[in-house]
Formats: sequence, C-alpha cells, structure tokens
Amino acid sequence: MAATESSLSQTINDDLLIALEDGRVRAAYQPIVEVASGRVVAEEALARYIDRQGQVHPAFAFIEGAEQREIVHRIDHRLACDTIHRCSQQIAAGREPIAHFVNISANLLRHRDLVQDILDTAVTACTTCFPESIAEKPLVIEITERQLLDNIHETKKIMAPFLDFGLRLAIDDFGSGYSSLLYLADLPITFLKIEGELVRRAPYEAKVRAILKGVQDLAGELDLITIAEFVESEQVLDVVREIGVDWAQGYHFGRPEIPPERY
Ligand code: G
Ligand code: MN
Repeated sequence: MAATESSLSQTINDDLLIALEDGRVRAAYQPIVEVASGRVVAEEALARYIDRQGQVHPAFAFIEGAEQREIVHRIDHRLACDTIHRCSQQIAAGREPIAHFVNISANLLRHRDLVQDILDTAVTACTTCFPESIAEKPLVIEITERQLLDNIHETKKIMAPFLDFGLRLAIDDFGSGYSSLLYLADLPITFLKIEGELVRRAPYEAKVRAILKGVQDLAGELDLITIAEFVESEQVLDVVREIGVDWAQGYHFGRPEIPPERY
C-alpha cells in the first residue's frame, strides 16, 4: 500500500468513532429495479463515511478499520435504524412502499442488544412502516455467504428475532467464492443477489452466462427472487433480461446517494 493511502486509512480509522457520534457515518441509497417493468421496487442502504472536510468515502475505505476498532456492529445498527426511519417517512409521504435492503454483519448478530434495538425501532418508531397486520415487512436483511458459513445453526438462531418479526433475508454476493449451498436448504431465504463481477462479465463470456443461467434455474426451483448487481449498461441489462433475472441494481439505474437529511 502506498504511504499516502495508508496514512489516509489511518486518519479515517482515528476519526471513525467520532464520525459515528457526529452523524458522519451515513447511508447512501441505491435503487433496485424490476427488470420486466423498469420500476424501482427496492433500494439498498450502503455505508459511507464523511470526513471532516466533507469528502465521502465508500465502505471499503473504512470497513477494515471499523473491524479493527470493533465498531462494525454500530455502523450496521445506525444504517438499519436510519433506513427504518426513511421507510416510515416515505410511507407517511404517501409513496408506494418499496423494499429496503440493509447489510448486516455477523458482528451485529452477536450483539443481541442492538438486534433487539433495531426491532424495537421498527415496531415503535415506525408503526406505519411495519404494521402488525402485514406479515411481510419492507426491511430486508442482506448477509454474505461467508458470514453464514461460519456456523449456520448459530446464525439461524440469532436471525430468529428478525425472521419471526417478518423481515426477509437476502444472500449478498452470491457466487463470490463460497460454494457450499447448505444454507439455501437450511435458511428461509427470499432474495439471491448475484455477485456483480459475474454480472459485469456476462456479455463477453459464454461461460459466465452459463453460470448465471444455472443460478437463475436454481433460484427458480427454490422460488427465490434474483437480483443482478453491477448492472452498469444497457448491454449488461439485455443479457440479464434474457437470462430471466428478476431485479437489477447498478450504475445503469443510479449510483448510491446520500439523502440531504438524516432520518
Ligand atoms: O457487496 P455489496 O453489494 O453490498 O457492495 C456494493 C458496492 O458496490 C457499493 O459500495 C456500491 O457503491 C458499489 N456498486 C454499486 N453499483 C455498482 C456498479 O454498477 N458497478 C460497480 N463497479 N460498483 C457498484
Ligand atoms: Mn449488499
């Protein structure tokens, strides 16, 4: 790593806890579109760090530092609560409900008090967003294959409060390197988010297209909704549509954007 790069990440690490307290760790929201209709049906909350000069840094620039400082669970918790409030404001403003995807780390799942707080926030601060009468709540928990594999039964137990409440589950970065499919058998998964690198390469490589077709067939059998990540162009979208992927996300539809106000 270049000296300037490492000193930048050091500066970020030193500031991260203060940033969290100052409200400079924010969610940027990226739209997710239904391929068949082109309608925005969901969005994903992505973590961003804003430095003291107001410059925005993506998650990869600070997540490692956050792990070292053991505050990833606090970032996850912040984003989930902000997203719940955003969802409730949108509903209150009369907008069509959409699904709100949030990334949850294994680290958060180990902090039961914060998991409970997210649920409490959902129930109390947001009765319009999460009415008890609706079985399927708009908040979707994204978790990566890697995090699930560490201990699937333990994960299932810890996820139980979310699932009992009616939140749905998405597998993030599917196909990015962990090939055990056991969790598909053991967990009530609703969405499969297909690794962006595969999606991006699909127009140029028959082999990659064959992999995506296989994933789509599997998802169809299991009744999962598929989401292609990194759809950056019309050309990629055409391939994704031909394969039959349900939903798509990527720069072609919109970049992650931080809303002007915190929720
Ligand atoms: O693993 P996860 O899907 O949560 O990570 C998404 C990351 O990828 C975000 O930080 C987001 O900014 C970035 N991203 C979103 N859409 C695109 C895209 O179309 N192309 C590329 N290269 N990156 C994207
Ligand atoms: Mn994600």
